[in-house]
Amino acid sequence: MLPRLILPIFSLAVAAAASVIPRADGACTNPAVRKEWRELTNAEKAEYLRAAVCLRGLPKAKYADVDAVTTRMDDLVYTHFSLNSEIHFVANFLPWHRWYVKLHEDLLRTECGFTGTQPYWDWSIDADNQDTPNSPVFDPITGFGGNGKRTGSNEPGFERCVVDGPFANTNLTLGMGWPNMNDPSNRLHCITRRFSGGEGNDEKGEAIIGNMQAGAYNSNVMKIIYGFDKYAEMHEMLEGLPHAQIHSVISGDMGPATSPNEPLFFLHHANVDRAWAKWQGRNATRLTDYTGFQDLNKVFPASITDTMPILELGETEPIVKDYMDIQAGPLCYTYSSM
Ligand SMILES: [Cu+2]
Repeated sequence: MLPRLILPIFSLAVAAAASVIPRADGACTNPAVRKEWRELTNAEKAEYLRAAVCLRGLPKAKYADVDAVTTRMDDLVYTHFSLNSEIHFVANFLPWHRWYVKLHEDLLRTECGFTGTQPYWDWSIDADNQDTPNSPVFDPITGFGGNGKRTGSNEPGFERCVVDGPFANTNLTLGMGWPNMNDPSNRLHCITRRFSGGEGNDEKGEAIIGNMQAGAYNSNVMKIIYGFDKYAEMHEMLEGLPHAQIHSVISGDMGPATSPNEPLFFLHHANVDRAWAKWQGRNATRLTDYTGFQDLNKVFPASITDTMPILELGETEPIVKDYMDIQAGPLCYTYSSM
């Protein structure tokens, strides 16, 4: 049995005052193409990284009364964290994160002048190579930097940090969350990762990395997922296995419900979104297949007309049915490999 990602569940204290900018339902004749990280030129990689760093440097625009929220990125992190139990292991997991990745991409564009398209990280390529720890996404020059390392500091939150790549900068100190999932709170900390193979620790107390549980997210697993006929089963395995294990084997800031702190979150979730879109195809039945439950206790059945909670991130709650098709309604994109 594989360990399941532990997302701490927090109760919602904040009333929802949701919204998105309403967009005209135009025809999607020229969809933007989201490419795999390896397909980008170095200039395209640099442009994405520049914009991702930029968004983390802007001041918050929402949550005036929440002190832990200070940056524009925190607006997004706080929303994901606060809604944790309403958007994970429930039916709206896929459409909610589809909406969320798109919002982040839009903000990169409108607030940081991003000129590219949201990339995705196809981790099944690395899993099939048995080489996830050396994936190009972790490159110190052209990627997001690598595993966290001991810094020599005794300051809590700064003992283990990502020390290379564009996010290894003390200017990017995170205010939301705390990478130790057993001690959830908001504390200043550096961005960190703790690669793990789920095989325990070595004699120095360092996690044994191994192949980072490649068997949980390789192309064989994806084949099984694509083979399901019904949304509920496809979604359950996609979220519970490859999605959860990528969070879990990277760990550090990628582990807890504040995981959008980890910039790779958006490439990871773009790939999860790609898997759903690939499963859907251009098949009319699958583009409207949406079943399961709205709640973790499986009491309230989900419906395609459900709205999705977004707290202060917009003024109108998005409706699931508008996020079923990546080439219709408010969305107009596709993936380089489907
Ligand atoms: Cu999430």
